[in-house]
Amino acid sequence: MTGLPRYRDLSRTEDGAPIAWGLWGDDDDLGLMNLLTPEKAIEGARAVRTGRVYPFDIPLGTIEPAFFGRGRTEHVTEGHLGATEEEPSLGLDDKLDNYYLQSASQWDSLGHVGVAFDRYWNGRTTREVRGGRNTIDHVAARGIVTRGVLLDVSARVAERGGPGEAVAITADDLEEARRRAGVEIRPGDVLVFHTGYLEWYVEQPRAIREQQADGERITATGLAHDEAVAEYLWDLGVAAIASDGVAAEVWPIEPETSPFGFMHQVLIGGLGMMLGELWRTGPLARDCAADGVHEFLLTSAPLPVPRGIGSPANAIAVR
Ligand code: UVW
Repeated sequence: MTGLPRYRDLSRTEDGAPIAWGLWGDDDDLGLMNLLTPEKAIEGARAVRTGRVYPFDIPLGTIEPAFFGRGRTEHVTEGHLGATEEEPSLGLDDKLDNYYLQSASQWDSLGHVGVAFDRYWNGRTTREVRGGRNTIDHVAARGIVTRGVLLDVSARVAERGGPGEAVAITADDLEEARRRAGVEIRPGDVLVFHTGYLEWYVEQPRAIREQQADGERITATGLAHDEAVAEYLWDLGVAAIASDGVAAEVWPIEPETSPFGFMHQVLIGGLGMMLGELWRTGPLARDCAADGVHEFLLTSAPLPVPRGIGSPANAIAVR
């Protein structure tokens, strides 16, 4: 029991997308993040057994060139209190130039993609999102502390062609990984799935990384473009999902079969589910496999950027 309506009982848009709008009131900006209660923080803390810590964020600049036309971030160190650049100084400052908030391990907030044109989570318009509805600062104000569950689908992906191909991860794949792990997924958990994409990506030569960065040419593993995935995730009651994949879902997308051809529309815009992308999941997945425990404390502190659409994940697993 998730305390939520079953997926099959949700309302639909005219083009068939499920919508959970209004479930937490017309004023809501958080969607499924509302499932993060103090009890979930305690449940997450109870999952800590070894004290081993796994940061999920990759170094800025790992993704180069940046995906989907995003720019290159430059880190600049400057002398502090009037000191000139390059000279020895008493202190230093620094800044990020051209920093795209979704350029490395990141969250897509509920302001990222709508269920349809100009229809974002809870019925908001583009203008309302630009004005600060559904944006990441609402989540940052609460913080993310809950139980995380790791599912490893990397072997299935490898069998079907590998993470740099358009290998669709189905609901059956997720359920098979869950059964193999012997772990229960509970309402309010963050479901983290390991595909092998990021570890594959960092090994690739420049030409392949350029192909991956090109929205017209990219092929990458991720969730299947089908309703069974949305139903599976919703009926589990997860608060959010995250993976090491480039965009959570398989790429290329299939806009001609919208809304399910672009799962961002369904998951973010319709169901209010934030997506974590490009999270470093490999070391955690291997440690979970080694001792057979697939639950952990998950913490994440999105940047409190007013009207922010995405954010670095700033996420950590403690097992
Ligand atoms: C797109 O929505 C295209 O990308 P991402 O979810 O990676 O931000």
